[in-house]
Amino acid sequence: DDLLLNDQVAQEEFRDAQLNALRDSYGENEEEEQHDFENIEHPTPPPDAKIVDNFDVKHNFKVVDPRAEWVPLPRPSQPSVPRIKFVEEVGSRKSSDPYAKNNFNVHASNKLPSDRKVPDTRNPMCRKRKYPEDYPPDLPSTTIIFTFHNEARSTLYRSVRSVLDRSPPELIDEVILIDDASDDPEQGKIVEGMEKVRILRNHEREGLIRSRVRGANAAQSPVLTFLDSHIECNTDWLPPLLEQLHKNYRAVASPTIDVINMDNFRYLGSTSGLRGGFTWSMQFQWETAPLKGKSAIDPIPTPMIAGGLFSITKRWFDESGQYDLDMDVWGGENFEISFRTWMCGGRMDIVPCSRVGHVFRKQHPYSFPGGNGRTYDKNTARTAEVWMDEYKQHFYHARPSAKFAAVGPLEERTELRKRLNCKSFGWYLENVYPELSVPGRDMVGFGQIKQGMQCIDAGAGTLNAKLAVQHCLPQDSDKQEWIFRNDGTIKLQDGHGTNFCVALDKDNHAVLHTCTTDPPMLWTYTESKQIRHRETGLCLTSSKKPQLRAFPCGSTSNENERWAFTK
Ligand code: UD2
Ligand code: MN
Repeated sequence: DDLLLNDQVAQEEFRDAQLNALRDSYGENEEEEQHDFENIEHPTPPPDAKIVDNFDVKHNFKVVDPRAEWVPLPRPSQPSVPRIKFVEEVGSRKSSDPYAKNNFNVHASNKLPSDRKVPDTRNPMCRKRKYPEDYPPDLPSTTIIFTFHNEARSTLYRSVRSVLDRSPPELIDEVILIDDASDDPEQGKIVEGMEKVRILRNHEREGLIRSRVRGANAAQSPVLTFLDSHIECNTDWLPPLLEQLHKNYRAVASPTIDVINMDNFRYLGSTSGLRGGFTWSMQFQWETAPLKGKSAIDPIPTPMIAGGLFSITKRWFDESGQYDLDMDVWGGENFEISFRTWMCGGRMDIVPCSRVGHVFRKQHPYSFPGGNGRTYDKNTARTAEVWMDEYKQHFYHARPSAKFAAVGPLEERTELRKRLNCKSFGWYLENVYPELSVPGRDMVGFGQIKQGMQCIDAGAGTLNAKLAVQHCLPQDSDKQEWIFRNDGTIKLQDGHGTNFCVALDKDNHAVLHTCTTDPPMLWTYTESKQIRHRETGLCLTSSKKPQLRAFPCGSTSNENERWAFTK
Protein backbone atom coordinates (compact mmCIF):
# COMPACT_ATOMS: atom_id res chain seq x y z
CA ASP A 1 0.00 0.00 0.00
CA ASP A 2 2.79 2.30 0.97
CA LEU A 3 4.51 1.67 -2.28
CA LEU A 4 1.37 2.39 -4.20
CA LEU A 5 0.81 5.60 -2.28
CA ASN A 6 4.35 6.70 -2.98
CA ASP A 7 3.80 6.01 -6.62
CA GLN A 8 0.67 8.10 -6.64
CA VAL A 9 2.41 10.96 -4.92
CA ALA A 10 5.29 10.70 -7.31
CA GLN A 11 2.91 10.77 -10.23
CA GLU A 12 1.05 13.78 -8.97
CA GLU A 13 4.31 15.57 -8.35
CA PHE A 14 5.36 14.61 -11.79
CA ARG A 15 2.21 15.96 -13.35
CA ASP A 16 2.47 19.24 -11.48
CA ALA A 17 6.09 19.61 -12.40
CA GLN A 18 5.29 18.87 -16.00
CA LEU A 19 2.49 21.36 -16.09
CA ASN A 20 4.66 24.04 -14.53
CA ALA A 21 7.48 23.33 -16.91
CA LEU A 22 5.10 23.42 -19.84
CA ARG A 23 3.85 26.80 -18.66
CA ASP A 24 7.41 27.94 -18.15
CA SER A 25 8.35 26.84 -21.58
CA TYR A 26 6.28 29.67 -22.94
CA GLY A 27 7.99 32.39 -20.97
CA GLU A 28 9.31 33.49 -17.60
CA ASN A 29 6.64 35.81 -16.24
CA GLU A 30 2.89 35.80 -16.57
CA GLU A 31 2.63 38.54 -19.16
CA GLU A 32 5.22 37.08 -21.40
CA GLU A 33 3.59 33.75 -20.96
CA GLN A 34 0.26 35.03 -22.20
CA HIS A 35 1.91 36.75 -25.09
CA ASP A 36 3.95 33.86 -26.26
CA PHE A 37 1.19 31.46 -25.60
CA GLU A 38 -1.08 33.21 -28.06
CA ASN A 39 1.47 33.67 -30.72
CA ILE A 40 2.65 30.15 -30.98
CA GLU A 41 0.98 27.97 -33.53
CA HIS A 42 -0.55 25.25 -31.39
CA PRO A 43 -0.08 26.47 -27.87
CA THR A 44 -2.45 24.20 -26.01
CA PRO A 45 -1.94 20.50 -25.83
CA PRO A 46 -4.65 18.43 -27.49
CA PRO A 47 -7.75 17.97 -25.30
CA ASP A 48 -7.75 14.21 -25.43
CA ALA A 49 -5.58 12.59 -22.81
CA LYS A 50 -2.77 10.57 -24.20
CA ILE A 51 -0.15 8.42 -22.64
CA VAL A 52 3.04 10.28 -22.05
CA ASP A 53 5.20 7.55 -20.72
CA ASN A 54 5.45 4.40 -18.75
CA PHE A 55 6.92 5.78 -15.60
CA ASP A 56 6.36 2.95 -13.21
CA VAL A 57 8.80 0.18 -12.73
CA LYS A 58 7.13 -2.46 -10.67
CA HIS A 59 3.48 -2.13 -11.49
CA ASN A 60 4.02 -1.34 -15.08
CA PHE A 61 1.06 1.00 -15.34
CA LYS A 62 1.00 4.08 -17.45
CA VAL A 63 0.74 7.69 -16.45
CA VAL A 64 -1.92 9.47 -18.40
CA ASP A 65 -1.24 13.13 -18.62
CA PRO A 66 -3.75 15.32 -20.41
CA ARG A 67 -1.20 18.05 -20.95
CA ALA A 68 1.35 16.03 -22.81
CA GLU A 69 0.73 14.02 -25.89
CA TRP A 70 2.36 10.74 -26.54
CA VAL A 71 4.21 10.42 -29.79
CA PRO A 72 5.89 7.36 -31.15
CA LEU A 73 9.52 8.26 -31.55
CA PRO A 74 10.12 9.07 -35.20
CA ARG A 75 13.03 7.54 -36.99
CA PRO A 76 15.83 9.82 -37.98
CA SER A 77 15.11 10.77 -41.55
CA GLN A 78 15.88 8.15 -44.12
CA PRO A 79 17.53 8.89 -47.41
CA SER A 80 14.80 7.35 -49.57
CA VAL A 81 13.45 10.74 -50.61
CA PRO A 82 15.19 12.19 -53.63
CA ARG A 83 17.08 14.96 -51.91
CA ILE A 84 18.40 17.00 -54.78
CA LYS A 85 14.96 17.43 -56.22
CA PHE A 86 13.63 18.52 -52.86
CA VAL A 87 16.31 21.12 -52.40
CA GLU A 88 15.49 22.61 -55.78
CA GLU A 89 11.88 22.83 -54.74
CA VAL A 90 12.87 24.68 -51.61
CA GLY A 91 14.84 27.14 -53.65
CA SER A 92 11.86 27.95 -55.77
CA ARG A 93 9.51 28.48 -52.85
CA LYS A 94 8.80 31.87 -51.39
CA SER A 95 11.29 32.75 -48.71
CA SER A 96 8.41 33.45 -46.31
CA ASP A 97 7.77 29.73 -46.14
CA PRO A 98 8.95 28.92 -42.63
CA TYR A 99 9.89 25.40 -43.69
CA ALA A 100 11.88 26.37 -46.75
CA LYS A 101 15.35 26.47 -45.26
CA ASN A 102 15.31 23.99 -42.43
CA ASN A 103 12.42 21.62 -43.10
CA PHE A 104 11.00 22.58 -39.75
CA ASN A 105 8.90 25.58 -38.83
CA VAL A 106 11.54 28.17 -38.11
CA HIS A 107 8.89 30.76 -37.17
CA ALA A 108 7.86 28.55 -34.25
CA SER A 109 11.47 28.35 -33.15
CA ASN A 110 12.03 32.09 -33.57
CA LYS A 111 9.02 32.87 -31.41
CA LEU A 112 10.15 30.83 -28.43
CA PRO A 113 12.29 32.32 -25.70
CA SER A 114 15.81 31.26 -26.49
CA ASP A 115 16.18 29.89 -22.98
CA ARG A 116 12.74 28.42 -22.57
CA LYS A 117 12.24 25.75 -19.99
CA VAL A 118 11.18 22.31 -21.03
CA PRO A 119 9.00 19.84 -19.15
CA ASP A 120 10.99 17.46 -17.02
CA THR A 121 10.10 14.26 -18.78
CA ARG A 122 12.18 11.94 -16.66
CA ASN A 123 10.91 9.09 -14.62
CA PRO A 124 10.26 10.61 -11.14
CA MET A 125 12.74 8.16 -9.66
CA CYS A 126 15.49 9.96 -11.54
CA ARG A 127 14.81 13.10 -9.56
CA LYS A 128 15.81 11.47 -6.33
CA ARG A 129 19.42 11.34 -7.40
CA LYS A 130 21.04 14.72 -6.97
CA TYR A 131 24.23 16.02 -8.44
CA PRO A 132 26.86 16.16 -6.97
CA GLU A 133 25.86 14.33 -3.77
CA ASP A 134 24.73 11.10 -5.34
CA TYR A 135 27.38 10.81 -8.04
CA PRO A 136 31.02 9.75 -7.89
CA PRO A 137 33.14 12.75 -6.82
CA ASP A 138 35.44 12.46 -9.82
CA LEU A 139 33.07 12.47 -12.76
CA PRO A 140 35.03 13.32 -15.91
CA SER A 141 34.33 16.64 -17.63
CA THR A 142 33.34 16.94 -21.26
CA THR A 143 33.65 18.99 -24.42
CA ILE A 144 30.37 19.38 -26.27
CA ILE A 145 30.67 19.03 -30.03
CA PHE A 146 28.00 20.39 -32.35
CA THR A 147 28.33 20.20 -36.08
CA PHE A 148 25.93 22.18 -38.20
CA HIS A 149 25.24 23.06 -41.78
CA ASN A 150 22.88 26.02 -42.29
CA GLU A 151 21.22 25.53 -38.92
CA ALA A 152 18.52 28.11 -38.09
CA ARG A 153 20.05 30.70 -35.80
CA SER A 154 17.36 30.60 -33.12
CA THR A 155 17.54 26.83 -32.97
CA LEU A 156 21.31 26.72 -32.86
CA TYR A 157 21.36 29.33 -30.16
CA ARG A 158 18.80 27.50 -28.04
CA SER A 159 20.73 24.27 -28.41
CA VAL A 160 23.90 25.82 -27.02
CA ARG A 161 22.00 27.72 -24.36
CA SER A 162 20.31 24.60 -23.09
CA VAL A 163 23.68 22.88 -22.68
CA LEU A 164 25.13 25.77 -20.70
CA ASP A 165 21.99 26.30 -18.63
CA ARG A 166 21.27 22.70 -17.70
CA SER A 167 24.73 21.28 -17.07
CA PRO A 168 26.90 21.66 -13.97
CA PRO A 169 29.48 24.24 -15.14
CA GLU A 170 32.40 22.26 -13.79
CA LEU A 171 31.51 19.36 -16.06
CA ILE A 172 31.60 21.42 -19.26
CA ASP A 173 35.07 22.42 -20.41
CA GLU A 174 34.21 23.76 -23.80
CA VAL A 175 31.53 23.85 -26.47
CA ILE A 176 33.01 23.39 -29.92
CA LEU A 177 30.87 24.15 -32.94
CA ILE A 178 31.92 22.99 -36.36
CA ASP A 179 30.28 25.11 -39.02
CA ASP A 180 30.27 22.66 -41.90
CA ALA A 181 30.54 25.26 -44.66
CA SER A 182 27.13 26.86 -44.10
CA ASP A 183 26.15 29.10 -47.02
CA ASP A 184 26.43 32.15 -44.79
CA PRO A 185 29.92 32.25 -43.27
CA GLU A 186 28.41 34.14 -40.34
CA GLN A 187 25.76 31.54 -39.58
CA GLY A 188 27.49 30.65 -36.30
CA LYS A 189 28.02 34.25 -35.24
CA ILE A 190 24.92 34.09 -33.09
CA VAL A 191 26.74 31.96 -30.50
CA GLU A 192 30.09 33.68 -30.80
CA GLY A 193 31.28 35.11 -27.51
CA MET A 194 29.08 32.86 -25.41
CA GLU A 195 31.01 31.41 -22.51
CA LYS A 196 33.18 28.41 -23.35
CA VAL A 197 32.11 28.51 -26.99
CA ARG A 198 34.60 28.03 -29.81
CA ILE A 199 33.61 27.95 -33.48
CA LEU A 200 35.60 26.21 -36.19
CA ARG A 201 34.54 26.59 -39.78
CA ASN A 202 35.06 24.13 -42.62
CA HIS A 203 35.76 25.93 -45.87
CA GLU A 204 34.42 22.99 -47.78
CA ARG A 205 31.53 20.79 -46.91
CA GLU A 206 32.87 17.75 -45.11
CA GLY A 207 29.66 16.16 -43.88
CA LEU A 208 28.84 15.49 -40.27
CA ILE A 209 31.23 12.56 -39.91
CA ARG A 210 34.50 14.30 -40.76
CA SER A 211 33.23 17.44 -39.03
CA ARG A 212 32.73 15.57 -35.77
CA VAL A 213 36.25 14.17 -35.99
CA ARG A 214 37.59 17.66 -36.51
CA GLY A 215 35.78 18.75 -33.37
CA ALA A 216 37.02 15.71 -31.45
CA ASN A 217 40.62 16.41 -32.44
CA ALA A 218 40.31 19.98 -31.23
CA ALA A 219 38.86 18.89 -27.88
CA GLN A 220 40.93 18.35 -24.78
CA SER A 221 38.46 16.93 -22.30
CA PRO A 222 38.41 13.34 -21.08
CA VAL A 223 34.91 13.01 -22.55
CA LEU A 224 33.43 14.04 -25.88
CA THR A 225 29.71 14.65 -26.10
CA PHE A 226 28.22 14.92 -29.59
CA LEU A 227 24.92 16.69 -30.18
CA ASP A 228 22.83 17.72 -33.18
CA SER A 229 22.35 21.46 -33.66
CA HIS A 230 18.57 21.41 -33.03
CA ILE A 231 18.26 19.98 -29.55
CA GLU A 232 17.36 21.03 -26.03
CA CYS A 233 18.91 19.34 -23.04
CA ASN A 234 16.57 18.39 -20.24
CA THR A 235 17.13 18.75 -16.49
CA ASP A 236 20.31 17.08 -15.23
CA TRP A 237 20.89 15.36 -18.51
CA LEU A 238 24.69 15.22 -18.25
CA PRO A 239 25.77 13.52 -14.99
CA PRO A 240 24.00 10.21 -15.74
CA LEU A 241 25.82 10.01 -19.09
CA LEU A 242 29.22 10.77 -17.59
CA GLU A 243 28.62 8.27 -14.85
CA GLN A 244 28.44 5.49 -17.43
CA LEU A 245 31.85 6.41 -18.79
CA HIS A 246 33.25 6.77 -15.30
CA LYS A 247 32.36 3.11 -14.73
CA ASN A 248 33.84 1.93 -18.01
CA TYR A 249 35.99 4.01 -20.33
CA ARG A 250 34.88 1.88 -23.27
CA ALA A 251 31.21 2.66 -22.74
CA VAL A 252 29.17 4.82 -25.09
CA ALA A 253 26.19 6.51 -23.45
CA SER A 254 23.20 7.93 -25.26
CA PRO A 255 20.39 9.95 -23.70
CA THR A 256 16.76 9.07 -24.18
CA ILE A 257 15.72 11.22 -27.12
CA ASP A 258 12.61 13.32 -26.62
CA VAL A 259 10.73 14.97 -29.44
CA ILE A 260 10.65 18.66 -30.28
CA ASN A 261 7.72 18.89 -32.62
CA MET A 262 8.91 20.20 -35.98
CA ASP A 263 5.73 22.20 -36.60
CA ASN A 264 5.19 23.98 -33.28
CA PHE A 265 8.36 23.22 -31.32
CA ARG A 266 6.48 21.75 -28.40
CA TYR A 267 8.68 19.55 -26.27
CA LEU A 268 7.25 16.07 -25.90
CA GLY A 269 8.36 13.23 -23.67
CA SER A 270 8.94 10.07 -25.61
CA THR A 271 8.24 6.52 -24.60
CA SER A 272 10.81 5.06 -22.29
CA GLY A 273 12.21 1.57 -22.49
CA LEU A 274 13.17 1.77 -26.14
CA ARG A 275 16.45 0.77 -27.67
CA GLY A 276 17.95 1.07 -31.13
CA GLY A 277 17.79 -1.74 -33.64
CA PHE A 278 17.91 -2.05 -37.40
CA THR A 279 16.78 -3.97 -40.43
CA TRP A 280 19.02 -5.76 -42.91
CA SER A 281 18.61 -2.89 -45.35
CA MET A 282 20.34 -0.82 -42.65
CA GLN A 283 17.47 1.28 -41.56
CA PHE A 284 17.67 2.34 -37.96
CA GLN A 285 14.55 1.60 -35.94
CA TRP A 286 13.31 1.96 -32.38
CA GLU A 287 12.17 -1.16 -30.64
CA THR A 288 11.01 -2.20 -27.18
CA ALA A 289 13.96 -3.36 -25.13
CA PRO A 290 13.67 -6.67 -23.32
CA LEU A 291 13.13 -5.77 -19.66
CA LYS A 292 15.03 -8.63 -18.02
CA GLY A 293 13.82 -7.75 -14.53
CA LYS A 294 15.72 -4.49 -14.32
CA SER A 295 14.50 -1.18 -12.99
CA ALA A 296 13.06 1.29 -15.49
CA ILE A 297 15.83 3.75 -14.77
CA ASP A 298 18.73 1.38 -15.37
CA PRO A 299 20.71 1.99 -18.53
CA ILE A 300 19.38 -0.01 -21.46
CA PRO A 301 21.96 -1.87 -23.51
CA THR A 302 21.35 -1.00 -27.14
CA PRO A 303 22.62 -2.81 -30.24
CA MET A 304 22.64 0.51 -32.12
CA ILE A 305 22.54 4.22 -31.36
CA ALA A 306 20.43 6.69 -33.31
CA GLY A 307 23.74 8.40 -33.93
CA GLY A 308 23.47 12.05 -33.07
CA LEU A 309 23.55 12.35 -29.32
CA PHE A 310 26.09 10.49 -27.20
CA SER A 311 29.01 10.73 -24.82
CA ILE A 312 32.20 8.75 -25.30
CA THR A 313 35.60 9.05 -23.63
CA LYS A 314 38.18 10.71 -25.82
CA ARG A 315 40.50 7.83 -25.04
CA TRP A 316 38.06 5.24 -26.37
CA PHE A 317 36.98 7.39 -29.32
CA ASP A 318 40.61 7.68 -30.41
CA GLU A 319 41.65 4.13 -29.53
CA SER A 320 38.69 2.55 -31.29
CA GLY A 321 39.15 4.45 -34.53
CA GLN A 322 37.05 7.63 -34.22
CA TYR A 323 34.93 7.43 -37.36
CA ASP A 324 35.50 6.18 -40.90
CA LEU A 325 36.74 9.35 -42.60
CA ASP A 326 35.76 8.06 -46.02
CA MET A 327 32.09 8.33 -45.16
CA ASP A 328 30.38 11.39 -46.59
CA VAL A 329 27.68 13.86 -45.57
CA TRP A 330 25.23 11.86 -43.45
CA GLY A 331 24.23 8.31 -42.58
CA GLY A 332 25.72 4.92 -41.84
CA GLU A 333 28.24 6.16 -39.29
CA ASN A 334 25.96 5.11 -36.44
CA PHE A 335 26.05 1.52 -37.75
CA GLU A 336 29.80 1.62 -38.03
CA ILE A 337 30.42 2.99 -34.57
CA SER A 338 27.87 0.65 -33.01
CA PHE A 339 29.25 -2.55 -34.56
CA ARG A 340 32.80 -1.43 -33.84
CA THR A 341 32.13 -0.50 -30.23
CA TRP A 342 30.45 -3.78 -29.36
CA MET A 343 32.73 -6.01 -31.40
CA CYS A 344 35.94 -4.41 -30.14
CA GLY A 345 35.31 -4.57 -26.42
CA GLY A 346 33.05 -1.61 -25.66
CA ARG A 347 29.39 -1.27 -24.87
CA MET A 348 26.46 1.04 -25.63
CA ASP A 349 23.57 2.05 -23.46
CA ILE A 350 20.60 4.38 -23.57
CA VAL A 351 20.37 6.16 -20.23
CA PRO A 352 16.74 6.69 -19.14
CA CYS A 353 17.53 9.48 -16.63
CA SER A 354 19.23 11.56 -19.29
CA ARG A 355 16.83 13.18 -21.71
CA VAL A 356 17.53 15.46 -24.64
CA GLY A 357 14.90 16.76 -27.05
CA HIS A 358 15.60 16.70 -30.79
CA VAL A 359 13.75 18.11 -33.78
CA PHE A 360 13.02 15.10 -35.99
CA ARG A 361 12.47 16.11 -39.57
CA LYS A 362 10.93 14.25 -42.43
CA GLN A 363 13.54 15.21 -44.98
CA HIS A 364 17.05 16.53 -45.07
CA PRO A 365 17.21 20.29 -45.52
CA TYR A 366 20.56 20.12 -47.27
CA SER A 367 22.04 18.74 -50.44
CA PHE A 368 24.02 15.56 -50.75
CA PRO A 369 26.89 16.20 -53.10
CA GLY A 370 26.68 13.06 -55.22
CA GLY A 371 23.09 12.19 -54.31
CA ASN A 372 21.68 10.97 -51.03
CA GLY A 373 20.90 7.41 -52.11
CA ARG A 374 24.43 6.96 -53.39
CA THR A 375 25.94 8.43 -50.24
CA TYR A 376 23.89 6.17 -48.00
CA ASP A 377 24.78 3.15 -50.14
CA LYS A 378 28.44 4.00 -49.94
CA ASN A 379 28.51 4.63 -46.20
CA THR A 380 26.55 1.51 -45.34
CA ALA A 381 28.46 -0.65 -47.83
CA ARG A 382 31.72 0.45 -46.22
CA THR A 383 30.28 -0.62 -42.88
CA ALA A 384 29.16 -3.97 -44.27
CA GLU A 385 32.48 -4.68 -45.97
CA VAL A 386 34.56 -3.99 -42.89
CA TRP A 387 32.34 -5.26 -40.09
CA MET A 388 29.65 -7.68 -41.21
CA ASP A 389 31.67 -10.70 -42.39
CA GLU A 390 29.56 -13.24 -44.28
CA TYR A 391 26.40 -11.53 -43.03
CA LYS A 392 26.95 -8.72 -45.49
CA GLN A 393 25.15 -10.85 -48.08
CA HIS A 394 21.89 -10.21 -46.21
CA PHE A 395 22.53 -6.49 -46.37
CA TYR A 396 23.20 -6.58 -50.11
CA HIS A 397 20.13 -8.70 -50.60
CA ALA A 398 17.98 -6.18 -48.73
CA ARG A 399 19.66 -3.13 -50.32
CA PRO A 400 20.65 -4.23 -53.83
CA SER A 401 21.70 -0.74 -54.90
CA ALA A 402 24.56 -0.89 -52.37
CA LYS A 403 26.23 -3.59 -54.49
CA PHE A 404 27.14 -0.94 -57.01
CA ALA A 405 28.38 1.65 -54.54
CA ALA A 406 31.87 2.99 -55.10
CA VAL A 407 33.05 2.14 -51.61
CA GLY A 408 36.63 3.36 -51.93
CA PRO A 409 39.66 1.98 -50.10
CA LEU A 410 38.95 -0.14 -47.02
CA GLU A 411 42.41 -1.26 -45.89
CA GLU A 412 42.72 1.26 -43.10
CA ARG A 413 39.50 0.15 -41.50
CA THR A 414 40.11 -3.58 -41.92
CA GLU A 415 43.58 -3.08 -40.42
CA LEU A 416 41.97 -1.25 -37.52
CA ARG A 417 39.65 -4.17 -36.92
CA LYS A 418 42.61 -6.57 -36.86
CA ARG A 419 44.69 -4.33 -34.64
CA LEU A 420 41.91 -4.03 -32.09
CA ASN A 421 41.39 -7.77 -32.17
CA CYS A 422 37.67 -7.37 -32.60
CA LYS A 423 35.13 -10.17 -32.39
CA SER A 424 33.10 -11.44 -35.34
CA PHE A 425 29.76 -10.12 -36.53
CA GLY A 426 28.34 -13.52 -35.63
CA TRP A 427 29.40 -12.87 -32.06
CA TYR A 428 27.66 -9.50 -32.13
CA LEU A 429 24.44 -11.07 -33.39
CA GLU A 430 24.52 -13.84 -30.85
CA ASN A 431 25.45 -11.73 -27.83
CA VAL A 432 24.22 -8.22 -28.50
CA TYR A 433 21.31 -8.55 -30.90
CA PRO A 434 19.97 -12.12 -30.71
CA GLU A 435 16.50 -10.76 -31.52
CA LEU A 436 17.49 -9.83 -35.08
CA SER A 437 16.11 -12.47 -37.37
CA VAL A 438 18.82 -13.76 -39.67
CA PRO A 439 17.63 -15.02 -43.05
CA GLY A 440 18.37 -18.71 -43.31
CA ARG A 441 19.22 -19.09 -39.65
CA ASP A 442 15.79 -18.85 -38.14
CA MET A 443 13.96 -20.09 -41.18
CA VAL A 444 13.73 -22.84 -43.69
CA GLY A 445 12.97 -20.33 -46.42
CA PHE A 446 11.14 -17.12 -47.12
CA GLY A 447 9.68 -14.99 -49.86
CA GLN A 448 7.22 -16.52 -52.30
CA ILE A 449 6.44 -20.24 -52.22
CA LYS A 450 6.43 -21.20 -55.87
CA GLN A 451 5.61 -23.82 -58.40
CA GLY A 452 6.73 -22.46 -61.76
CA MET A 453 4.68 -19.30 -62.26
CA GLN A 454 2.18 -20.23 -59.56
CA CYS A 455 2.47 -19.03 -55.97
CA ILE A 456 0.84 -19.77 -52.64
CA ASP A 457 -1.49 -16.85 -52.03
CA ALA A 458 -3.10 -15.74 -48.77
CA GLY A 459 -6.48 -15.13 -50.43
CA ALA A 460 -8.48 -12.64 -48.37
CA GLY A 461 -5.55 -12.44 -45.95
CA THR A 462 -7.90 -12.54 -42.94
CA LEU A 463 -8.47 -15.04 -40.15
CA ASN A 464 -9.68 -18.40 -41.54
CA ALA A 465 -9.19 -17.23 -45.12
CA LYS A 466 -8.58 -20.10 -47.53
CA LEU A 467 -5.21 -20.08 -49.22
CA ALA A 468 -5.04 -20.41 -52.98
CA VAL A 469 -2.63 -21.22 -55.77
CA GLN A 470 -2.44 -18.13 -57.92
CA HIS A 471 -0.35 -16.49 -60.55
CA CYS A 472 2.77 -15.06 -58.91
CA LEU A 473 2.58 -11.33 -58.28
CA PRO A 474 5.54 -8.97 -58.27
CA GLN A 475 7.77 -9.73 -55.31
CA ASP A 476 6.96 -8.11 -51.98
CA SER A 477 3.25 -8.23 -52.69
CA ASP A 478 1.61 -8.64 -49.32
CA LYS A 479 -0.40 -11.80 -50.05
CA GLN A 480 2.44 -13.96 -51.28
CA GLU A 481 5.29 -13.33 -48.87
CA TRP A 482 5.88 -16.11 -46.37
CA ILE A 483 8.39 -17.11 -43.76
CA PHE A 484 8.84 -20.85 -43.14
CA ARG A 485 10.41 -20.78 -39.71
CA ASN A 486 12.57 -23.36 -38.04
CA ASP A 487 9.85 -24.02 -35.49
CA GLY A 488 7.73 -25.44 -38.33
CA THR A 489 5.29 -22.59 -38.73
CA ILE A 490 4.65 -20.88 -42.05
CA LYS A 491 3.84 -17.26 -41.39
CA LEU A 492 2.34 -14.66 -43.71
CA GLN A 493 4.60 -11.60 -44.00
CA ASP A 494 2.13 -8.99 -45.15
CA GLY A 495 3.79 -5.98 -43.50
CA HIS A 496 0.53 -5.07 -41.75
CA GLY A 497 1.53 -6.49 -38.40
CA THR A 498 -0.83 -9.49 -38.69
CA ASN A 499 0.08 -12.80 -37.11
CA PHE A 500 -1.32 -15.51 -39.38
CA CYS A 501 0.13 -18.95 -40.06
CA VAL A 502 -0.84 -21.79 -42.36
CA ALA A 503 -3.08 -24.50 -40.85
CA LEU A 504 -5.44 -27.17 -42.25
CA ASP A 505 -9.21 -27.03 -41.86
CA LYS A 506 -11.52 -30.07 -41.55
CA ASP A 507 -11.54 -30.62 -45.30
CA ASN A 508 -7.77 -30.28 -45.46
CA HIS A 509 -7.87 -26.90 -47.14
CA ALA A 510 -4.93 -24.71 -46.21
CA VAL A 511 -6.24 -21.78 -44.14
CA LEU A 512 -4.90 -18.88 -42.07
CA HIS A 513 -4.98 -19.21 -38.30
CA THR A 514 -3.44 -17.08 -35.59
CA CYS A 515 0.10 -18.38 -35.21
CA THR A 516 0.87 -20.80 -32.40
CA THR A 517 3.29 -23.69 -32.28
CA ASP A 518 0.49 -26.19 -31.65
CA PRO A 519 0.77 -29.36 -33.74
CA PRO A 520 -1.96 -28.46 -36.30
CA MET A 521 0.16 -25.52 -37.42
CA LEU A 522 3.49 -27.29 -37.83
CA TRP A 523 5.00 -28.32 -41.13
CA THR A 524 8.15 -29.97 -42.45
CA TYR A 525 9.91 -29.04 -45.67
CA THR A 526 11.12 -32.40 -46.97
CA GLU A 527 14.21 -33.22 -49.02
CA SER A 528 12.00 -33.67 -52.06
CA LYS A 529 10.64 -30.15 -51.45
CA GLN A 530 7.24 -31.23 -50.17
CA ILE A 531 5.47 -29.26 -47.46
CA ARG A 532 4.29 -31.97 -45.09
CA HIS A 533 1.80 -31.41 -42.29
CA ARG A 534 3.40 -32.93 -39.21
CA GLU A 535 0.22 -33.93 -37.42
CA THR A 536 -1.54 -35.68 -40.31
CA GLY A 537 1.44 -36.47 -42.54
CA LEU A 538 -0.41 -34.95 -45.53
CA CYS A 539 1.36 -32.87 -48.20
CA LEU A 540 0.27 -29.54 -49.70
CA THR A 541 -0.61 -29.95 -53.35
CA SER A 542 -1.81 -27.78 -56.19
CA SER A 543 -3.65 -30.63 -57.88
CA LYS A 544 -7.02 -28.98 -57.16
CA LYS A 545 -5.86 -25.45 -57.99
CA PRO A 546 -6.78 -22.73 -57.44
CA GLN A 547 -7.51 -24.52 -54.15
CA LEU A 548 -4.54 -25.31 -51.95
CA ARG A 549 -5.21 -28.62 -50.23
CA ALA A 550 -3.39 -31.43 -48.49
CA PHE A 551 -3.48 -35.07 -49.60
CA PRO A 552 -1.44 -38.12 -48.67
CA CYS A 553 2.09 -37.45 -49.82
CA GLY A 554 2.89 -38.96 -53.18
CA SER A 555 -0.77 -39.46 -54.08
CA THR A 556 -0.68 -36.57 -56.57
CA SER A 557 2.02 -35.95 -59.12
CA ASN A 558 5.46 -34.89 -57.86
CA GLU A 559 5.16 -31.63 -59.74
CA ASN A 560 2.06 -30.63 -57.79
CA GLU A 561 3.73 -31.31 -54.45
CA ARG A 562 7.06 -29.66 -55.08
CA TRP A 563 7.48 -26.12 -53.72
CA ALA A 564 10.39 -23.69 -53.91
CA PHE A 565 11.17 -20.53 -51.95
CA THR A 566 12.34 -17.42 -53.74
CA LYS A 567 14.67 -16.43 -50.88
C1 UD2 B 1 20.42 11.01 -37.29
C2 UD2 B 1 21.25 11.54 -36.14
C3 UD2 B 1 22.42 12.31 -36.72
C4 UD2 B 1 23.27 11.38 -37.53
C5 UD2 B 1 22.41 10.74 -38.59
C6 UD2 B 1 23.09 9.67 -39.37
C7 UD2 B 1 19.99 11.75 -34.07
C8 UD2 B 1 19.07 12.56 -33.27
N1 UD2 B 1 20.41 12.31 -35.24
O1 UD2 B 1 19.93 11.93 -38.25
O2 UD2 B 1 23.18 12.90 -35.71
O3 UD2 B 1 23.90 10.43 -36.72
O4 UD2 B 1 21.27 10.13 -38.03
O5 UD2 B 1 24.19 10.15 -40.02
O6 UD2 B 1 20.34 10.67 -33.66
N2 UD2 B 1 25.30 18.21 -40.58
C9 UD2 B 1 26.55 18.70 -40.91
N3 UD2 B 1 27.01 18.53 -42.20
C10 UD2 B 1 26.28 17.87 -43.15
C11 UD2 B 1 25.03 17.35 -42.79
C12 UD2 B 1 24.56 17.52 -41.48
O7 UD2 B 1 27.24 19.28 -40.08
O8 UD2 B 1 26.75 17.76 -44.28
C13 UD2 B 1 24.81 18.39 -39.21
C14 UD2 B 1 23.39 18.90 -39.08
O9 UD2 B 1 23.32 20.29 -39.12
C15 UD2 B 1 22.97 18.30 -37.73
C16 UD2 B 1 23.75 17.00 -37.66
O10 UD2 B 1 24.80 17.10 -38.59
O11 UD2 B 1 23.31 19.12 -36.66
C17 UD2 B 1 22.90 15.77 -37.98
O12 UD2 B 1 22.18 15.94 -39.17
P1 UD2 B 1 20.59 15.78 -39.23
O13 UD2 B 1 19.97 16.50 -38.10
O14 UD2 B 1 20.14 16.13 -40.59
O15 UD2 B 1 20.48 14.21 -39.00
P2 UD2 B 1 19.21 13.37 -38.39
O16 UD2 B 1 18.84 13.93 -37.07
O17 UD2 B 1 18.20 13.24 -39.42
MN1 MN C 1 19.06 15.96 -36.29
